[in-house]
Amino acid sequence: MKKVIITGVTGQDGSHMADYLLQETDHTVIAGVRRLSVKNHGNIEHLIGNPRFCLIDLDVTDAENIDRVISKHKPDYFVNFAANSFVGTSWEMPVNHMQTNCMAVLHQLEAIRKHSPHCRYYNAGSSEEFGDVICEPQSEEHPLRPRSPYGASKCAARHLVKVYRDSYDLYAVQGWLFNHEGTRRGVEFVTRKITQAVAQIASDYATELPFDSLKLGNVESKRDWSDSEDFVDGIWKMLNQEGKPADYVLSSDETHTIKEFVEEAFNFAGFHRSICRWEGEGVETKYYHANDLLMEVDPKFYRPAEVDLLLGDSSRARDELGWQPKTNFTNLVHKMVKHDMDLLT
Ligand code: GDR
Repeated sequence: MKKVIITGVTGQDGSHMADYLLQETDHTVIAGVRRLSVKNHGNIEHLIGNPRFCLIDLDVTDAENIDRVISKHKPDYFVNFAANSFVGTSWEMPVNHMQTNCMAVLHQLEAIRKHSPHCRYYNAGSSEEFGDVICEPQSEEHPLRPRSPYGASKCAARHLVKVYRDSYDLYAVQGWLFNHEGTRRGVEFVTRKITQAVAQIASDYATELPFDSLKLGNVESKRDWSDSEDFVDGIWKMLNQEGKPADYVLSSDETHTIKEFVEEAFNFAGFHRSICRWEGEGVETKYYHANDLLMEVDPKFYRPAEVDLLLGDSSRARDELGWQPKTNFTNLVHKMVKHDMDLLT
């Protein structure tokens, strides 16, 4: 029985990866959790008690802790999802992003090199590394041009992963994951913020209660959104390919504006797009259902620097890994809105 250490297991991707491994393999999942005064185990509650799932204390910013854990368990796989993943806060806490998203990767690679060199290592990379894009779509060949401290931290980690792969012959990879969402997505990210608000507005509307409009930042930016559950399958394929280890893009290969997400979410919740309308531009953008204001822009949600457009080209992963996502944009929006509506009933 092989051992897989997953960090960031209480988050969206980590918990889906744990589910996936327990269903699709017979490996043991060792889930690293940072000790917090208030537990945030909602996404993994259903796994507690599974004999192939165990929780350990793990703080990826603590080099000693990482060294001990890898030396003790000598894992066969190490999947690192622990990160400060919210781009928007990275201007406020750049050092934290560098420590958590980059230095932590270095601690992990060092410990693997010393104690478990056969271990296959994955670090979560991001389309934010492409940042100020120079062409579309963005494939593995696109240069790294980060626009945020978050993006810079992921680029630095990427270089370390490659250096350790080349220098020590480690199986170490870092995928470029474009945006990936789902019902376990944190509410600080735009998709979940939208679906939660849409569900609340629909509920208030149905009971004729007054409601607050949804307030967003830049609704013109374009993202390539996928389902997190499809991505954990792609990550596992990246970790298990027969050829040499390589970094791959995972994406839907479609791009949509935040406006399109808003429109589809409200449409699904019963605010049919045929009786809704957009008004204004930029900070004046508003979305109405007849005379009811559903969404408006609040400049406080704008970022100091924006990545305007992301559109992936995942053809290499599809061709070489045989990876194929199952959920498209519309299904993803519907799934998220339905989940948030169900939570209110
Ligand atoms: P992103 O995701 O920064 O792309 O990073 P996020 O959902 O935060 O933003 C997407 C786009 O929406 C715009 N936006 C808003 N964003 C938030 N969070 N809140 C708002 O109110 C709002 N209004 C508009 C943003 O400006 C941006 O253009 C995600 C994270 O999961 C990263 O960890 C990951 O690496 C990348 O995706 C790929």
